[in-house]
Amino acid sequence: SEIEAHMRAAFKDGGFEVYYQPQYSMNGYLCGFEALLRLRHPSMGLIGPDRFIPIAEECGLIVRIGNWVIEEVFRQAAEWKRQGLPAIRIALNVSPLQLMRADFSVRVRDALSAYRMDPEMLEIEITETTVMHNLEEVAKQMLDLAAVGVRFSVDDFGTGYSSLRHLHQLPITTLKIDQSFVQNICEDSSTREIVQAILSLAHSLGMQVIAEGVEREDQVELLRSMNCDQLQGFLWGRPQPADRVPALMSAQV
Ligand code: G
Ligand code: G
Ligand code: MN
Ligand code: NA
Repeated sequence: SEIEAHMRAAFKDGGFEVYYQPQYSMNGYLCGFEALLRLRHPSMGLIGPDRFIPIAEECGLIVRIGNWVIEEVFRQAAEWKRQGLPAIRIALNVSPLQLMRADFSVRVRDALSAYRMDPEMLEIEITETTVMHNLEEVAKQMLDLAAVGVRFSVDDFGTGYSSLRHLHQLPITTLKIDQSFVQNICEDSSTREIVQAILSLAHSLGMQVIAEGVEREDQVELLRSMNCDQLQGFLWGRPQPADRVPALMSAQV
């Protein structure tokens, strides 16, 4: 396809770009960033991952792209450290096709050493479906990385089919409440009940909760009253290019 050709070219001409969206405590302290990939297209402009990741998964480019993202994000984190910025947690999205590979954890550990990155500053976002379909291999990769301090979060939580019994066997530190819940939380009482149940469950298992897609102040207030731990959303910060990150970090210290 045309997008596939652009992805292949992007490895050579620098067409992939990583954006960073800030994540905050409920009181507004910066806690980390989620790395979000984009593809630059000569006529379409920046294309979002929803458009090209599924194609990359189908044509097999996803592993190469995922490896590029790991290198690029760790290189960038090392550069920020060199500039004297405070170390901060970075969350990476990984495809099930990456996590299922027997060399995934070794690759991540090698990159952590190569860029002298503290494993505790890395969070890997997985989706519920990943976990369900390949539990054994995925668990092996995750446990290997968790042993050195890497954190794991479950993305889009509440929209998949996770069996809690399975999730509980994995080294998961954080649940990310899907933005579809956050959007309705002020208006719809059953949505609010679901979110409250997720929060209670997560906290009783010693996990943290991040609310995604927070766009309004009344959502912040409600989530704060419900004891949510962190939030991410357009209200406090859109995904932005790497060169905007230092200003966000120094505003906090
Ligand atoms: O940035 P945006 O909200 O358009 O991202 C849409 C989806 O694309 C997100 O749910 C995210 O999980 C996924 N995504 C973003 N960056 C990456 C990436 O580097 N690798 C993979 N596999 N998925 C990504
Ligand atoms: O799929 P995943 O949850 O990993 O990706 C997050 C996606 O949600 C990104 O594409 C990001 O651009 C988008 N996003 C982040 N914050 C908001 C928000 O407040 N509102 C909306 N509509 N989208 C958001
Ligand atoms: Mn995500
Ligand atoms: Na999400």
